[in-house]
Order: sequence, then C-alpha cells, then structure tokens
Amino acid sequence: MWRVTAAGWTAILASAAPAPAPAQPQPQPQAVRDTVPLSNGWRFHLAPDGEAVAAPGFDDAGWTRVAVPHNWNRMGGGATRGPDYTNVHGIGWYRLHFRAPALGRRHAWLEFDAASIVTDVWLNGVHLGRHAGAFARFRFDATAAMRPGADNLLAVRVDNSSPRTPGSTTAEVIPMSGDWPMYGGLYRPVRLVLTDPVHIAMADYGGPGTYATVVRADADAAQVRVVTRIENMSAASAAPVVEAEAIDAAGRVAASVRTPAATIAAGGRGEAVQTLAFTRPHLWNGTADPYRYRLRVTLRAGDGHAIDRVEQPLGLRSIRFDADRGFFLNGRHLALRGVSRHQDRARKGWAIEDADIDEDYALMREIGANTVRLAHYQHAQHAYDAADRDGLIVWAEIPLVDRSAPWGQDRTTDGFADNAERQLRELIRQNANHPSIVTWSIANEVNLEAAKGRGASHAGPLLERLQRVVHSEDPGRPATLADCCGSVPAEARAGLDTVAGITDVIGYNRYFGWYAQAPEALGPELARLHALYPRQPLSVSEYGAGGALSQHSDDPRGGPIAAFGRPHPEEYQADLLERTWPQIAAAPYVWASWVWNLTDFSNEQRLEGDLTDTNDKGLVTFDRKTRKDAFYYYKANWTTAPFVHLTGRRYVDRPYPIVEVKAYSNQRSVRLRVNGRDAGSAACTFGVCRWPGIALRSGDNRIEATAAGAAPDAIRWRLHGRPATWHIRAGTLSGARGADGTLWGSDVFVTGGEGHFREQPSMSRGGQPGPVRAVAGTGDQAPFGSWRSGNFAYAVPVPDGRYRVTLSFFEPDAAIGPGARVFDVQAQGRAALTAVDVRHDTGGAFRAMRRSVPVDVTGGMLRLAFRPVRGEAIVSAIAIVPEPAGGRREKGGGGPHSIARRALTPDS
Ligand code: GCB
Repeated sequence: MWRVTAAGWTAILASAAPAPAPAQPQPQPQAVRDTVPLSNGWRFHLAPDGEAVAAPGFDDAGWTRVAVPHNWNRMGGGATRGPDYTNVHGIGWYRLHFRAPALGRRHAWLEFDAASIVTDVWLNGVHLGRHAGAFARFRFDATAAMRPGADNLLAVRVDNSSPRTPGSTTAEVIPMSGDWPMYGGLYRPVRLVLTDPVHIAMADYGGPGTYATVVRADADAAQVRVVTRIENMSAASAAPVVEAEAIDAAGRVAASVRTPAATIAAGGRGEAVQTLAFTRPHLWNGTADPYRYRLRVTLRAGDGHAIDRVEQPLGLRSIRFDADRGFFLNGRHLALRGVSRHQDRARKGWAIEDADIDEDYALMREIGANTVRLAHYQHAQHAYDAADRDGLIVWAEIPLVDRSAPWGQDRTTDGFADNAERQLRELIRQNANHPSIVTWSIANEVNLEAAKGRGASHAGPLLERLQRVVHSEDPGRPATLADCCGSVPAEARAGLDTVAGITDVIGYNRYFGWYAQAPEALGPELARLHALYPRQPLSVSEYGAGGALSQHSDDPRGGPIAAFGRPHPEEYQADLLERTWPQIAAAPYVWASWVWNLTDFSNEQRLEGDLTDTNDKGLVTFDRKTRKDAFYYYKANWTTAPFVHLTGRRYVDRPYPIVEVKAYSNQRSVRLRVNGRDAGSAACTFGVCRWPGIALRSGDNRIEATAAGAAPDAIRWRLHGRPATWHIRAGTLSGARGADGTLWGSDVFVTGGEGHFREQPSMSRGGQPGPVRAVAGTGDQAPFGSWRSGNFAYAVPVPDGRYRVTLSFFEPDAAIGPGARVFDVQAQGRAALTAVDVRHDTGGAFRAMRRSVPVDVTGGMLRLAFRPVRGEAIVSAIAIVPEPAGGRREKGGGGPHSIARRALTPDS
C-alpha cells in the first residue's frame, strides 16, 4: 500500500507493537490546540490599491464591512442578469483588526481553508507569504509577526485576475480556463491556530500532518499504517511520545498504538510510522454501511501531558479496479453510478456554508447515487466529510483543465508544471484520510483548446509527471483523468498528445446527443475505447444535456437542440439520458459513470435554455429548489423505495388533443387515470412507463399515476386547442403562441427529413440573445419560426371526417433561386399540391406563403407526405382543423380516446 516519501522528512520513530483495544468508553480528551475563527469584522475593498493598504495605519473606514467566507462575484441562475451580477476579475483587499490571545511559548498560524486565486498575507505590515491556487487550504506561520495580547492588523490581497491578462499573477496558476467562473475572495473560513512549538506538522502542503493508510481490511482484521509528521519549532530538542487511536462510532477506543519518545533536534522534523491493528473491524462499506472511525493522534511530553492532537476521518475499506469487471469495494463488485458536483450556489457564489453542501448530499441520497465526482477542483473539507458520512465513492481532482500550458504558449512551463504539481500534492495531503476518495484526477479535457484548433497541446510529459506524483504520494489510489478529445492514437495529430493510456484508470467525457452524434453512439464508443486500452479501467466521467424549466417539447425527437443556445427543452434532457443510461449500465467494464451535473451552475459565457450565465445541465436547478424530470429518471433506476413521478408537470398549457403520458417509477408497473377514468397500467422499462395516445379534453385535465407502495402523483394539463385540431410547427422542439392566440405545438408524428429553426441559437455578448430575422408578408411569426426539409411524412391521429389542412412555407435559403426547390405534397396518398416552388411563388427568401387543402380522413389517421421533385421539400407549419360543413364521420362509437389509441398502435 502507500508509502509517503516527502523530501525533508526522515523516519525517526519506529513502529511499536499495537496495544490491545480497551473496550470501555474513554473520557473525551481536551482539545490541545486553540482555534480562533476570524469571521467577523473584516473590511473589504475591490481595487488594485498598492501595498500601502497592508500597513497597519492605513485608513480603511470607507471600505465595506464583510464577514468571511466572502466573495465578490455573483452570476448565473436567472433569465437575465440580476442587480447583484458582478464578474470582476482583479484584486480584492481584506483587512481585519483582531486582538490576539497571549501566546506564551505557543506558535501562531494563520489558516485559510481557501482563497481565490493568488493570495498575499501581511500581519502587522509583515508579508507572511503568498499562496497560488484557488481551492486548497494553506497556512502561514504568524508567530514572529504577531503582537500577543494586543491589536493586530491582518491584511490580505486576493487576486482573481484572468490568467490571460498580460503580467497577471495567475499566468501560471491552474486552471487557465474552464466552463465555470473563477470567483474571487476569501471564500472559505479563515482562522488562527495556536500550537505547541512541538506539534504535528502545520507546514505540510496544508495537510493534517498525520496520514492513515489502510493496509488490510476484511471481516477478520484490519491494519492501518499511520504516518505522523512532527515539527519541533522550539529552541531545544524534544522527545515526544506519539499515540494513535482509532475511536469507534460509540466513542470507544477500538485500536491504539503508542510509540516511545525519540529525540527531535531543535528546529528539526521527525516522522512516526505506526500500525493500528483491529480484530473483526467494522468496515466502511459505501452507501450500504458507511461506518466511520476517527483517527486521533496525540503528542505527549515526557510527563505524559498532551502537547498536540489532531483528529482525522478513518474508514476501513479496500478498493480495486478491474479493466473488465469494474470497481470492487471490500472485495465485492460495486457498480458506481452518480453525478458530478460544482461548489457554486445562486446568490452566494463560492462563499457557501456546510448546510449548502449538505443540501447537495441530500439530493444525491435522494436520487440514489453511490458516487460523486467533485469537479473540477478541490472542494471544501465538508464535501469529503459528507461523502465519508453518506458512503459515496469520490473522484477527487485538480483544476488542470482545457490546456497544459500558459496562454500564448503550447508547451508547459516550469512554473505552470510546478503549480499543477503543488495543487495535486495539496489535494492529496489534505484529503488522503477520507475513505470515500478512491482516485485522484490529474486533468480534465486538457487537450480541449488544442483540439479546437487553438494552438498545440503537449500535455503528455506533464501528465506523466503528475501521475508519478500521485504514485509517490499515495500508491493506494490510482491516478485518473477525464478525457475529451484527441485521446486515442488513431485520432492523434501533430501537436495533440494522446492522453488516454497514461493514467492508471481513466474517465471519458462524452456528450453524444448533445454536442455530437446521437445518444446511441455512446455504447459503441465505449466498446471501441475499451478495445483500444484493454488494461485501463474505463469510466464515463461526464455525459449529460441541458434542461430548461420553461422550454418544452411535444416530442423531444422532433427537431434539433442548440447546445450553445436555445431551446433546451426539459423533455429533451430526459429523453437523451433515458437513451444513454441503459448503454452505460450494459457495459460491465465501465467502473463508474457520472451525470453532468447534479445542479445547474454558473458560467460567464453561456446564454442557453432559458437562463443567462448558466450551464443548465443540472438535474436540479441552480437554487436547488426544482428537480427536473431527468432527476426522477435516475431516481427510478437507482433507488428501491417505491415512488412514481409523472413527467411534464411544468408543460401545463398543451397544444395537442392527443399526447403521450410518461411516468418514472422504480416499480414494475404504474396505473394511470385521466380525468377520473382508468387509462390502463403500463410496464416500466429502465424506470420509464409510457401511455401513448392519451386524449385530452379542452380545458383542464387531471392526470394521476399510482404504483404499488408509492405515494400517488398527480398533475394538471390544460388543453388550449379543440379536439381533433392540430397546429404543428415543423422541424422544431419549441411551440409558440400565434398572433391570434393559437397555441402552436412542436413537431410531432413525423418521419424523415431534418429540422431547422430560425430562433437565435447562440449568445450575443452582454447576456442577451441576438436578433432574429423575421419572415416577411405575415403578421404572425409563430408558424414561420422553423422548417423541416428533405423527404418526410406526417401521420397525425384524428377522428375520421373532413379537415382543412393549411401548410405554411418560406424559403429559408437565400442562395436558392426559382425552380431549384420543387416538391409535391400528398394527402391520404393522393396529390394535394403539385410542383410547389416557394421561392418562385413568394419572389424571395424569408417570405411567407400559405396553401390550404381539404382532406377527407378515414382510418383515424391524417397522412401527409412531402416528396422532393428537385432539391429538398420543406414545410414550416401544419394546421389541421375539422371542417364545420359536412360534419365528422366517427366510426365505432369509441370517441376520440379509443380512435387515437387504435390509430396510434402501428406507428407510434
Ligand atoms: C465538459 C467539461 C465541463 C463542462 C461540460 C459542458 O466536458 O468538462 O466542465 O461544463 O463539458 O457542459 O460543456
């Protein structure tokens, strides 16, 4: 198992025989360190003032009073930018007057749980040091600069400048970029820690100074190797006794070991290596039984009194990765399925509290996740503690994202590589004791910039170096990375290093059905990657889709999404994930998968779905208040306590008289009632239960689902159209309200062709959508927002009778001249319109044209076919309205519901 080799530390204390575990409860020992939180009374100023502000005499009366944690950026989560929107990247100053306690012979440390990005600290005008990196804990020795028992002035400069800004302090500090904002500020707690001069290491990459490695853990016995680093900062040599104890959940000492004194010279350091032995240990067993001990390490002086003490998490478990069979916890296979998590929150940014983290973990418990990828950087300690507590398996990572070199360079510089290595060592030292963590990720999509053609990527040497760091820091956990592009040799090109194959295990970020290809491409892609790297355990580190609460589709396959724009219908997200998850579940070699993302999160550049500055791939909204339908899809697949959830509850105003109703449930079947009438029971496959061809009545409809043992779920939909009436926008996932109040729905009941829409797909800078080109010659844009092109056909279920079918057209392509696009339209298999030439008839592109034909329907199905003669056929909208004259000829007395069901069976 792992062996710590840290330069400068010498093992001077040998292992001692483990002491037998006493069974009786032990009195709680007194804390021997003093900790003073530095939360209140700070003054803050956002400006690039010179270092004069670090001087104690500087007048900060005009600065803003703040409490720490604090950060100065706010963005995301709203349809438009809110009044508190701030995306300033620059320097923020914090000043705090505090009265220091008497020190005696103790040492004083200033401890920052994180500050973003580059932080300089002065105490009473003395520069204590600089920390570069936004996510890790760091400490400075404040003893010499402190005025014990008197007023002290702490000044902190925090710089979150963009690394692209010439001369920026962040130029070589990872990340160089990423799909999230680098919030600025003292966004995690700050405190003063007072220790004995002989203490468990405070200057060890921000780590706890004591590190436990589980050497063996099974039902019979466990052994834990504990390495404790000791600093003697006193003027005399010291001979501390090191005592390590494992405290069980009931507060009893379950194992302990005491190593006799060994001498550490004045100013020297030592390392104690001990073994804790357990018989019949209680294992930490993931979500099934996340049993935790606490590791308590105490230094004692010769007379036995405690001079320092550190407590750390301890879980006894073994892990193993198998390239063909996946992940094993305590010798048993565990299929890992979960979500990724970012740390930001609406209105708080990164300055979050433990309760916020707990809210995310409650969501993960509810959805039934058993793993979390804590992306793309080191999270707060509480996030790892909560994973230990809940039994979630963690992928932990550093923010080496998008590129492996500073801006303007293709090759990694020494400063860049040193910073990446430092952030990796910090991540590992600070978190090594968490049983939940099983892998250290050294990079995410590090080739992305180069793959997009922006320079070259020579990431290989840096990744190899970082993998060596993982091995030397922690041989008990594999290194991993998340790949996006250019990963395999066959795809390699000059200036794009292959990154797959380097790390012990790997994750692939694959967005099939969103950024590329169809969802169904994922399974074959995973098989291909597995065949290429048969010995490298493979996971799906990201997959997902955007989902907007206010954007809806009648058929999520009826048109294209705009990955970087709008629409992002909630139904599309759910459909994509329904098509993706079974492929992952079917691949036994996939050791884990993580949906991107647990919640929506902020981004300074996205204007997508119905939000600004937000990535909407969350299963839950940014404010954590609304679970999107997709959340319940996973809940249906990952949990067992019976539940049923009807989808589409936010799509209340319905354009179509006949719809599919869909529920998610972890039960075998679900029964449906529509307006009080039984609509049958549907079997659920992969948690999805469907009722196609349900007829709605005009006005309100109550839909209710029940499943064995589950609380019933009910929703209301309001049908705006009349029965047998359809207003279909062709080629798009979005409905729209027409100028005359008609509610047009999105494309349905179509086969063939390709959808296109003219709604502004992408963001214009400044947080607003760009203008949309209008279609001329109409007072109603709703039927002209999109088009379907190609060779395609519709089969719309309607009761038999005579209908007026009105088709809307415009020529979308300015390059098409008269005669270049000619097509026929057939209704019920017979010619309805022949040699349609929109460009000829309208005289130009983007000009509206309508054609209306009567159609007699028998057999419960209205059929339209658009057949190209020259070029591709097109249509923008289809209105189907029953003709009042002549009446409707319904057959069989079954009413619209039964006709629709019968008609739908062969085609749906
Ligand atoms: C990715 C990135 C992640 C992005 C995500 C997306 O591959 O790793 O940071 O947020 O794609 O939504 O595009």
